[in-house]
Parts: sequence; C-alpha cells; structure tokens
Amino acid sequence: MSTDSDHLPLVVVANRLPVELDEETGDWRAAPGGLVTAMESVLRDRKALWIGWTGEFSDESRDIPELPSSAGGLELDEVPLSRAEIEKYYEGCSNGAIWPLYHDAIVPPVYHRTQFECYRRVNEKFARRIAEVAPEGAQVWVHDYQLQLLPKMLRLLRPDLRIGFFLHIPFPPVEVFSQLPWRRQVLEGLLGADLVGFQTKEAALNFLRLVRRFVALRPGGDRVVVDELSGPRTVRVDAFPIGIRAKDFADLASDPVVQERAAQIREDLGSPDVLLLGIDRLDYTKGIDVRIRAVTELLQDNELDPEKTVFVQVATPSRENVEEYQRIRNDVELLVSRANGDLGGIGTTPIQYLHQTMSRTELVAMYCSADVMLVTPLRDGMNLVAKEYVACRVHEDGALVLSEFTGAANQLSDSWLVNPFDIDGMKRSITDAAHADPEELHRRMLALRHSVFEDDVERWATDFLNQLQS
Ligand code: ADQ
Repeated sequence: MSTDSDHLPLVVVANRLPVELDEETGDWRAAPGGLVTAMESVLRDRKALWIGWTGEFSDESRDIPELPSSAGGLELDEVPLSRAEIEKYYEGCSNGAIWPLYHDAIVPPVYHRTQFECYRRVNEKFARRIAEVAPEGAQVWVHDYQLQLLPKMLRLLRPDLRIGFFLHIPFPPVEVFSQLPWRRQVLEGLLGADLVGFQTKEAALNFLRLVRRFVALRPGGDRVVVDELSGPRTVRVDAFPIGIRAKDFADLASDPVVQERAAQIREDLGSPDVLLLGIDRLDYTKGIDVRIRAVTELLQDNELDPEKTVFVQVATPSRENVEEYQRIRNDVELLVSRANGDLGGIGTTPIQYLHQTMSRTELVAMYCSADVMLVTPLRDGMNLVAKEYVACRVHEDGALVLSEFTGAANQLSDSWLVNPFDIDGMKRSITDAAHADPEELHRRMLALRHSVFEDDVERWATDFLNQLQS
C-alpha cells in the first residue's frame, strides 16, 4: 500500500534502536521489538532513518563493534546515553513517574525533580541529533512517552520538518494527569508536533481538555492553533488505534508444523478439556495477578474442573531494575505456587507459569493451542496480544476474554468484555467463555477477525503518515 507521502524522507525516533548486541557472537543483530514489526511495512518501501539508543551505556567501555550504519534497508543513527542517564530519564522519570501515572496511577508514581531534569536533557539530546541529521523537509515520527518534550525542542531547531508524535500508552483524564509536576511542559512539548496521535478517541479528548485547562489555548474540534513568532500553526489531534500484521500471524498459524506444535503443547499439558492462556510482559498494568486469583477461585469452587483445566501464564521479563516490577514478579510467583500447592496433585499443575520470552513460532503455537485467551489489564494503551490471538485463530474458534480498560476493547467488542476490578464478574465471563457453544464462539470470532484484519498495522501507519502530510 502506498502513502501520499512516499517521496518524503522519513525519520523514525524512538527510545530504542531496532538492534541489540548479541552477547554470544558479540555483534549487532536485529531486535525484533513491537515497534519495528509495526513499522516494517511502511519502512520497506521508502528511505528511512531510525534514531535512538543502542541499549549499550556510552560511558562503559565494552569492547563492542561499531554500530552498523544500516540494518534491513534502514539507516541507523545513535543517541549515546550513559548509565546515569538511563537510570534517571528511562527507569526513573519515564517508568517510575510517567508510566504509572498514565496507567491511572495503579501504583503510585514517584516524582523526582532531578530525574525530570535528566528527562529534559535527554529529550534535548535527541532533538539536537535529529536536527543535525534529518534531511530537509523530512517527516519525523516520534514515538512514545519517553520523548514527549522532543517535538517542541525539535521545532525550534528545525522548523522545516513535519513532526508527528504517537503515544503508545494511555493518556489519562484531567483528574489524574493534573498531579504531574511538569504537566505544562509535557503538554507544550507535545504541541510542538503537527500531529499528535493517540490509541483511542478518549485519550485524544483527554489531551484536548488538558490543553484547554493548562495551556490556556482553545481547541476547536480536533485542532489546536498555537501562536508562534512565525505566525499561527495548527496541531491536529486524533486517534490511530494500532494494529498487527494480521496476515503474517494467520499464515504462520496455518503452517502444519505450527498446528502440530499446538497439538503437542496440549498433549504435553495432559490433554485438558479447557486450556486457558495469558501472555504478557510482566507488568503491574497487565492484571496478571487478578487473573490468577480469578482462575484459582474458579478451580477451587469446581466451576472449572481442576483435573481437566490448565491455565498457562507466559510472562516476559520486563524492566527488572524498577522496584515495582520486582514486586509484581514476587506477587505473581507467590500466587501461582500457592494455587498449585492447594490445587495440584502428583503430576498435575493447574497453573503453568513461564517467565520467559518466546520465539514468534512458539508464541503462535501457544495462541493456536488455547481455548480461552485471558487479556485482563487494569489499563492498557491498546494490547496487541488480544489481536494476535484473534489473528491466529484460523479455524475461527476460541474465546477472547478482554478487559474493558484496553484500547483494543473499542474494536474487539465481540469478545467477552470484563472489568478486571470486579473479580466475580470476571469469573462469570471466564466460565461463560470456557463453556460457550461452538456456534457462539464461531460468530464472535468471525466478527473479531474481521476487525483485526481490517484495521491492521499497515492501515495504522499509512493513516498516520498521510495525516501528518496533509
Ligand atoms: P506492551 O505493553 O509491550 O506495548 P502489548 O501491546 O501487549 O504490550 O505488546 C506486547 C508484545 O510482546 C506482543 O506483540 C506480544 O506478542 C509480545 N510478547 C508478549 N509476551 C511475550 C513472550 N513471552 N515472548 C515473546 N513475545 C512476547 C505498548 C503498550 C500497548 C500497545 C503497544 C503497541 O503498552 O498498550 O498495544 O505498546 O502500541
């Protein structure tokens, strides 16, 4: 699919570059993160430069090869960051303050002025680097909550650029956002972009309300007019729900080798009647603990037969240097071992917990093997796992239990929608989903698949870049 802006050079800016150092070979390799995969289709057909951090601390002299200037047809450019900068800007301000605040302050955000000062300095470092290397008139697409001050800084340095910003995580309502000590700087930083994109309409509306409240500007519809020395400039604010490469998932799921592996997984789990599955980054926003509690109670009360039900929870290690992440890991592990201690027997483990990252093929085989997918975040910008499960259900069966508090819930309303704070309601939906008849499963899955294939990632990227240009 081509965009109106094919001819323009594109600069993608994100905290991380899409490469990492391979500890075994000591060389750089592609890092298949979500964002690269998402951007692949738009990057494939045009000249693009990606700017970000390598993952290696600039002040620690390891013997590492020089960063390649390109990877997979994509030019790479590094913003070097020291260990202290990562601790304050990334782990501190981004993940200790902004991340929890934007997820409804589920855990209390911790605000440190020195960390914010570092966040500002790192954003400035990114802005300077982009200003140096971006081609004249390029489109610059800035990603996510680590770089919210960047658009304004970059505009001052390079007014010729078309700047777009996309936030992958939720944007909270006025009552929550207001506690941010640097609220005005963040809002003004974002208004430096020509286009500010969010996952949902609600998030976009929250932003517009906050601009009215704290920047004393009067948004009209989805536009904000900002007065600048060079004259008034219009900022567009809109929702661009991110999708997945649905066809790639479906193709992989249709591969007989993957189907065989899916059957093998069920067999290895003792051929249960009901296989429940959760797959998440190990993050306190994902509601892994409430989900384990709900399933444990269902097994305890025999609403799901503990001898014929298995729940597999896969959790990818994440942000292990941040204290709250160590806590959630401990909580989850305690809940799992308690449940298995109470409910298991010799050779039966009703809750299987895997703290590991999986290959794409194994992940797809897991999706294919599961009867009920549990996606129950307390708050989530979108949630791609829900969409991946749906894309992999090539036989148009299987049930999705999905939290109302995900961006995905807006599009996937034919799932079993649940409020993860209401454990009884959640238990009812899980049993309904597990016991639903094949016709109902088929009807719902058809509708879900339609949505996931229609609003795929290509559409997301194309819509964003076309709007940025228009
Ligand atoms: P995340 O919070 O990381 O993303 P999500 O959207 O669910 O959450 O994406 C997770 C990705 O990691 C999925 O593609 C999934 O396949 C993969 N994954 C999870 N566990 C894995 C495992 N054990 N092994 C291998 N892969 C695993 C942020 C926001 C989301 C938003 C995305 C994209 O928090 O709300 O949907 O960005 O915008």
